[in-house]
Amino acid sequence: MHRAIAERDVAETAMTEDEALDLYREMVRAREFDNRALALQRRGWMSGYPPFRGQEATQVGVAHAMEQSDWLVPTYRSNAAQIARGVPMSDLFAFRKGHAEFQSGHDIPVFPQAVPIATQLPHAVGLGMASRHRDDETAILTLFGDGATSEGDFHEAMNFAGVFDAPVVFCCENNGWAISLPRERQTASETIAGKATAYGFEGVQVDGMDPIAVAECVADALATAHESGPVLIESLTYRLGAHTTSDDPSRYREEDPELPEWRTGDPVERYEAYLREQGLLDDETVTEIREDADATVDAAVEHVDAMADPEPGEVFDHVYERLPAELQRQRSAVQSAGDSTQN
Ligand SMILES: Cc1ncc(C[n+]2csc(CCOP(=O)(O)OP(=O)(O)O)c2C)c(N)n1
Ligand SMILES: [Mg+2]
Repeated sequence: MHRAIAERDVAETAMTEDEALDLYREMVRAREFDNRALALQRRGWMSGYPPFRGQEATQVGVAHAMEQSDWLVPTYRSNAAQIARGVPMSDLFAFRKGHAEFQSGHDIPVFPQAVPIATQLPHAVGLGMASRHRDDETAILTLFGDGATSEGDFHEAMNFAGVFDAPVVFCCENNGWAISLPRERQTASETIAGKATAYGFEGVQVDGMDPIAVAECVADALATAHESGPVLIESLTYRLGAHTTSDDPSRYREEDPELPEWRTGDPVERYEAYLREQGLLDDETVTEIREDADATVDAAVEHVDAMADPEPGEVFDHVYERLPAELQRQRSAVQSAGDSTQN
């Protein structure tokens, strides 16, 4: 397993000191976004939100290792990876407020967040096969949860990727839970990484609470993807918060005594302590980074606040070329309900 924190100095890793500090900056920005999103949801600003608290190191490490031209194919919990890839926070807030994704019109190679579990995996493999076919040197990285590995789409995607040598890195964020179902009840496999064996390629585990370890592991996997074909990464992380704002985890878990402390602790605090030990971070820089993150989040929220609310009927756009009759009826009903509210 790739590990760096407490076992290696930054100088012994592939990171420069600036890069190591950048990882921290991105983790803090992600944490500020997550905290604000939760607060906004509680105020009724948006209807629901799936917090990623605990998974910052994995997602930021992933984004750091990717080339600008590589595709990210994310899930609903991948906001930190998207932000670290450069997607404006305002796009992510606007999406949660009901707007179509990517209002800014950015040209970062990122798919929309998939909510139906594992459906993004065949899409990622299709992108990878197209890239291989066209010889365009692009690799694909897709994120998904431990629960997603029980879906048919996961197995079909892994199978196609193995057969066609698709340049895809499958990065499973094993956060220990699929809503209220613990990992042990999800699969009888000893590890999720081990599932790759059945499809003829390599699976590796990484300490998902360590952004340097994740970045190194993903960089290796992307190199393999370019050279020969797919890799499965199992990033051992933890969901510190609720599944979504509609969930109450105290109903099904109090603590996880089975899991080691490094896995259930706060990755932002842990990385901050490491950088301080390394002499790369002091109080002044921490304050500056936090204030900067706070100001970025403020600006994103202000930007979305200034946008007109989306039309309710927009939810029917972009699915069918010609809307079926039943959906036409539903759209009319939604639109006339909207009209009567405005009158
Ligand atoms: C096809 C499908 N089935 C069921 C659901 C309901 N659902 C939403 S999240 C979730 C659990 C997913 O767990 P995991 O893959 O571990 O991801 P995590 O939420 O932990 O990030 C389920 C079953 C869904 N969104 N899509
Ligand atoms: Mg999970």
